[in-house]
Amino acid sequence: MFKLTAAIIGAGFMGPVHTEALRRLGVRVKGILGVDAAESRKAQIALGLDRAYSSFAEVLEDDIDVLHITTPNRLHYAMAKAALQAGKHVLCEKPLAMNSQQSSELVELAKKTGRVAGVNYNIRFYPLNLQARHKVQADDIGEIYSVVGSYVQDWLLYPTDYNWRVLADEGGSLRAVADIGTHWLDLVQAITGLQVTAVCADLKTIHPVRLRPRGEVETFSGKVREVAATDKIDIRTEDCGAILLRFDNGASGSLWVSQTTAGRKNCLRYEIAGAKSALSWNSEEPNELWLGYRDKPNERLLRDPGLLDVAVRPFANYPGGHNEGFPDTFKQCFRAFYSYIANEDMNAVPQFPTFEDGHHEIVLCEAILKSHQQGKWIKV
Ligand code: SOE
Repeated sequence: MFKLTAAIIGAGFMGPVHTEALRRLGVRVKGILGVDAAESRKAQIALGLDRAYSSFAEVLEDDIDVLHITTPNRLHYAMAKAALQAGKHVLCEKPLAMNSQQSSELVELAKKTGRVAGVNYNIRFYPLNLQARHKVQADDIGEIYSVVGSYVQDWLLYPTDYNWRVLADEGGSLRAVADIGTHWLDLVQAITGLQVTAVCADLKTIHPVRLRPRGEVETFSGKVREVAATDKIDIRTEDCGAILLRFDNGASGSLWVSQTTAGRKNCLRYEIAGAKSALSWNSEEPNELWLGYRDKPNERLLRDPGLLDVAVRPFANYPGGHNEGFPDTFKQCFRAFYSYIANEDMNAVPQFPTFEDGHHEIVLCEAILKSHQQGKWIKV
């Protein structure tokens, strides 16, 4: 139980996910703000919260400790800034801001205000990803030679698929890279402890024109929604792309991102190969970690608290065979965030992704976009 109170900004895909995870931790979620009074009220009733806020100013005036920002990306910067200035701790959805100037300002502001500021790179918190990090730290993998993988989805496969994320004004000039590619980049850097130092990108917009249904369309909801009328809109953000990577230890890598890969619902894969062994994981089968060896049979580690390192064990709350998944990663990420606030030790090393991490991802995105535009390697 945490004696902290939260409010949720945004009632789309993520707002309810954050709310559920916080409740599982015993954090009181006081209220929610949607796009308008009607959406706030609907979400308040559906989630059984005390308050439906009618404006962002009302949230800031309320007696809450932590603000969760789960709005379209273009609003993150201004909201995070105002929340920090109002003395709230902030947990923001990724990407932290629309550009690195904004995100560096937020990093500085978080330091100045002394508030705790995190970005929701939740995929780090699958227990087997924490175990993978532990194995790298324990030198089980040896010097890392290569880091490759992909993050692919199919919810934007057809030109009739639409959500605010496809609009550069709402989500930023990069889409697939910023929306899902940064999860992969954050994850592999968190696991390996390496930093990406240079990128070479080739991005592609499969559908330069999409048919936008009248009214808002929730993320992932296109497959089951009846569409009455549509408007044609020009798309300037990428559907997919390839990025070559160089890491600070000299390792090489590559990432393929796509939101137009049929059959892959939400599939992040990585393979990390080192001098002693290799690791591979797939988010669609998150309770299994593949361990590759040259001189003995390979292994498949099934998530089981009893088989994880003691430091990782607290992040796996169900016995082996009782699968943990996507919603659990939010719970574990928020647990790390709220524990840090509750411990009141600002000198402790944060176990959650910080605004610095969020800023780093945006710097990477800018290098990726520049590389694509200029058709050459760009140093980060
Ligand atoms: C949509 O692509 C999305 O909801 C991302 O925005 C999330 O970060 C990812 O967890 C799932 O896919």
